[in-house]
Amino acid sequence: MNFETLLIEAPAEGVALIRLNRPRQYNALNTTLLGELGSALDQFEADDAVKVVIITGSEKAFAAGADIAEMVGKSGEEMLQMIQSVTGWKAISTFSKPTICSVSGMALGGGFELALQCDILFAAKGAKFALPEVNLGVIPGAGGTQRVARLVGKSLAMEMVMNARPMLAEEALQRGIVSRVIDADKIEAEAVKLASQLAGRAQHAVRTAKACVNKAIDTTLEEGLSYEQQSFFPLFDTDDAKNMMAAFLNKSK
Ligand code: CO8
Repeated sequence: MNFETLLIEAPAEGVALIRLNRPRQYNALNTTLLGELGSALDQFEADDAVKVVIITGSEKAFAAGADIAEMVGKSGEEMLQMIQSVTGWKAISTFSKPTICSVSGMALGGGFELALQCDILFAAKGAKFALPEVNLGVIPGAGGTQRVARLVGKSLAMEMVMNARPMLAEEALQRGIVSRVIDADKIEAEAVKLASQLAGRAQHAVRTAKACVNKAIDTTLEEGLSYEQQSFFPLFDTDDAKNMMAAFLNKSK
């Protein structure tokens, strides 16, 4: 896969790594990048050899948000058409395999919103998260208002969205936005290690677990519990479940 704004790597068996690569613009998400992200994710979705995807940027920036140079002067209608023409946002929100986002440096605006759409977030020490769209006279438009409010609660979300209040890695850990804070020189290796563990697991179970946890965030407890029940029983029909339970009882691997 050859892209202009992404580097694709295969750091371990079953693991694909997407590196956002517009270094001179702090990996700002332009339409080329978002289109390429959509293509890469679509290809990984269809590729059985890929079990887990890591999305990362550089040590300085995960991504500084949507590309302001592309948005300036656009009408709302033109902006809508531009966003609809790229596949990246839809592809990340519907991707069925686990995604790990490894954030070093800045994750601002749409960059933070992209990270929030991944399943597991790691932050490097000193990483900074913010939704600065209000400084440009707009608001987050890729889920930031909804996902941040669900994660941090109303009062802090209001400060972040209405007043661009930034949050550093350690606070993001406290608030449950990221699951680990790791030294910058070790974060990628840790992401690959976790991805390899997930890639080695029963894939039906892992993907169903992902869908269920995402449902918990999207819906009421009642609907979520019902979704979990619907998802639970079919797993007993998979070879993995049959073999793994029998292996446990036989004390074999
Ligand atoms: N878009 C375009 N170019 C950018 C962006 C950006 N978001 N961020 C940085 N750049 C460019 C700068 O223009 C500059 O380019 P050049 O060298 O050609 O002048 C280069 O990157 C370096 O930037 P700075 O000189 O400003 O470097 P600093 O180290 O001083 O500052 C910052 C770095 C803090 C990242 C600063 O550039 C900044 O504040 N950037 C803007 C951050 C921002 O406001 N992000 C939010 C954008 S809006 C958004 O994300 C909405 C998402 C909606 C998604 C909708 C989907 C449905």
